[in-house]
Amino acid sequence: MTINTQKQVIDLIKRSNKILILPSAPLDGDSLGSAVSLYIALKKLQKEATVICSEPIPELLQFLPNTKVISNRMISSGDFIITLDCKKVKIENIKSEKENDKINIIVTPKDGRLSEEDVSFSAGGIDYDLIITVDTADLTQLRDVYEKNIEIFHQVPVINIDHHISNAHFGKLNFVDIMASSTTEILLPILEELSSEEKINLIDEDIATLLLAGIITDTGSFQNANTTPKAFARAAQLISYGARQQEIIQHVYKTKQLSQLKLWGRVLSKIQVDEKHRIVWSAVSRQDFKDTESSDEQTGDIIDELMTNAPGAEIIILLKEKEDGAVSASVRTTNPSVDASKIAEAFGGGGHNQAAGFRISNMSLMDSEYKIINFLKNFQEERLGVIAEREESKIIDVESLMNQAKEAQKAQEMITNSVLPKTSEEPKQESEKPKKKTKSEEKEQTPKKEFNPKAPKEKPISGVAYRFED
Ligand SMILES: [Mn+2]
Repeated sequence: MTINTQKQVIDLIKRSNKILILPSAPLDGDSLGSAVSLYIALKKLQKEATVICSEPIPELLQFLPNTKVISNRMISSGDFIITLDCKKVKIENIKSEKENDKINIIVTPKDGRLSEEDVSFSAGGIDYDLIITVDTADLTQLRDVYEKNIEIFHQVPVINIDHHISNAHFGKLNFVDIMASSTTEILLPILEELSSEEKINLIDEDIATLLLAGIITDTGSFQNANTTPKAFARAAQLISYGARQQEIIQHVYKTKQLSQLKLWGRVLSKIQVDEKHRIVWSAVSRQDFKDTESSDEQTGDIIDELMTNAPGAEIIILLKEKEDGAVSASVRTTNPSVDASKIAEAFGGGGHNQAAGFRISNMSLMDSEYKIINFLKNFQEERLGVIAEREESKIIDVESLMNQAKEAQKAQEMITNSVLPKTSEEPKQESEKPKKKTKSEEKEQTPKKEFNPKAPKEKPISGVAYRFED
């Protein structure tokens, strides 16, 4: 199925000429790496390519090659564009005035003069013949690009390349591999195949670096549970293509600004732990960002920091008060049987089995926190309640097993020694269940002539009781 889908994806790309690449917002190493690497590759194939994301490029990722190709606004087909060539002139201010039926656009140069030759006009609306979404589980994750241009998604075929378990399969072609560590991991074989079919070396050092950045950031530098053998293999392949691994590590993991360290301190000091429900969480308010002079994106891998600092926790959650007043939540689970995407979906979000996220609008940080934690407590009570019940039944099983074993042992001793037990405990048990030594039990025991009294005792030790008590 995958090979077939890959072939269809490649064929459709080869047939298309004006391609719109859309990464999910906000941009992360994987969505940005996927979009920009695909852009460079398509350009090499002489295609007209555009990358649009309605949210800015995080400062942390600006070291990656060619990030400037990402524009933040879709030129819709009704737009009329007035372009001013500012090569020779620095602009101080731009304003527009409506005067009866006319609009004046007033451009004030800082120095020099502008003339008619510097002005050009064009009609907007590049007619795309293909849209490729990358690292996007749902079209709404494209934010404004989708919401303000919904019609284009009905008119133009969409290839959906992604690895989220919650992917909505909204594309004409859906190349969704939930086993992939990142979208860039899926892109690598596509670009390799395109290279060989088109007889052009597409994967240069920049593309390799962008693809590797996706794998490194989505696996938390090969530490998260999604780090598969394939992720390692593809990463190794990319390094052999010339990916600058050290550059990625240096920028993403080893560079911390003072403001970021302050913010981390703040978040870590606000950690809350619910041991009973195995939940660990922290919340960052606008005030925290202000006090530490830090920005939203600097919360980056705090969630991973929370995880390593929270032994025993099953659910780790970080809440952030966004500039627009909404609350965003990142969810991680330390145990694959706790589905993070299910938790996120309950709040209209999505993600992976052990890493997911969602947003709550029109609710304060405190109220959101209260609501979310209550939900998680119930969620955990249901889960852990079931486990507790199972545990109980297992313990009972083990106990009865031990009793049976003890009785069997005693029966065996009586048979082999042909004497009655001497200790005070044993006769008591004998008298309690004098008729328990049935024939069938004796039959079971008799073939084992060299009965080892240790054997029945070992059973519970290696059995379920200990495993469940962990
Ligand atoms: Mn991803």
